Amino acid sequence: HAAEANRTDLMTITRFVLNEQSKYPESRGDFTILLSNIVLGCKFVCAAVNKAGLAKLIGLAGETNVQGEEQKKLDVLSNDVFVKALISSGRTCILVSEEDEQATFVEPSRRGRYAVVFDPLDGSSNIDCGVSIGTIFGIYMVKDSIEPTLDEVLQPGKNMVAAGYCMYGSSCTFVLSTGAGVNGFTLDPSLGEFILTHPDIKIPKKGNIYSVNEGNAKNWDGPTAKYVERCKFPKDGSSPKSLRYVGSMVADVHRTLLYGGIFLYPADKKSPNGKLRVLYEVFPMSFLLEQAGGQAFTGKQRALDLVPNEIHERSPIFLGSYEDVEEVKALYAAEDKK
Ligand code: P6P
Repeated sequence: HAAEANRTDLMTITRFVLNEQSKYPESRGDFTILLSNIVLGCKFVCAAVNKAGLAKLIGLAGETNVQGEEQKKLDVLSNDVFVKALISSGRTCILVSEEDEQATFVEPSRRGRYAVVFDPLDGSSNIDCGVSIGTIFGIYMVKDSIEPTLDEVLQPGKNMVAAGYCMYGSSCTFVLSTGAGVNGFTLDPSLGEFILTHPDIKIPKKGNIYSVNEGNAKNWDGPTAKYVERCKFPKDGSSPKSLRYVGSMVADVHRTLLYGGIFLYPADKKSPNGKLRVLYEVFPMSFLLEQAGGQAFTGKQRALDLVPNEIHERSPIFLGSYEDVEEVKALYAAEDKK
């Protein structure tokens, strides 16, 4: 009977968020409507990604995006789907997408109280070889939804009201935090619903995996080089950490969140601010890791305290198990004392 009970006790993401929002009497359901449109976008992209190999959606769209990278058709499709879904929700007033150089200001008649920053299809260079990719998003509540300005999104990540990602891999997994912990949902294609499968995710205090692109080693600064050396040749007699690097942030962070360890995209001589984007890669993932009991550090400060000056700004990032990131912070602090 227990199995039977489980089958009928379906906690969908919509029910879950409605339950959470009911704790805030003043909430008018706006957030739930916004989230349901993000979820709709993810379901669409999940279906498109799964079909990509067959529908010949892969391959270049012939355009390049603001990052100067070749834009693949799925990038274009995903961005269009999310922009349309977010605008039609009637709950947003500013959108910032990795694919669009300028922020989108929603026309006044459709404006709502939220600003959404997102990477519609992160890791898209991995599409053609079937490696997991994902959508990453962060949500700010704006102060002035009548005449919003860019300042509403040039806010530190700690001001976000929610953040999450959807990973398109062997299964479609949606991980979300609204500031009260982290929960994971898996898409049941037969229902078309995201079902709660990973309640209250907590990252192990310390892990034995490090995740970095070792190919950049010759350009790392001292503290990063020292930390990675320690992972490989521990001085305290402990066993070396394993290296796991997919090269798709959503996949690397999801594994870190569930198994523990540390994900690093450090600064290097070629890119002094690292590669990952503050608003829609660093902030959402840092928000999730802190909510799961881990932490996120830029090499200089707590990642969520960073105040961005422009919407596509980059930052180095070290995120993961609390104690692993503490070790990185100690190495940077020692460097600063020199
Ligand atoms: P590298 C993918 O292009 C991405 O933006 C992230 O998903 C990923 O973590 C990173 O870049 C990989 O960068 O330089 O190691 O290939």
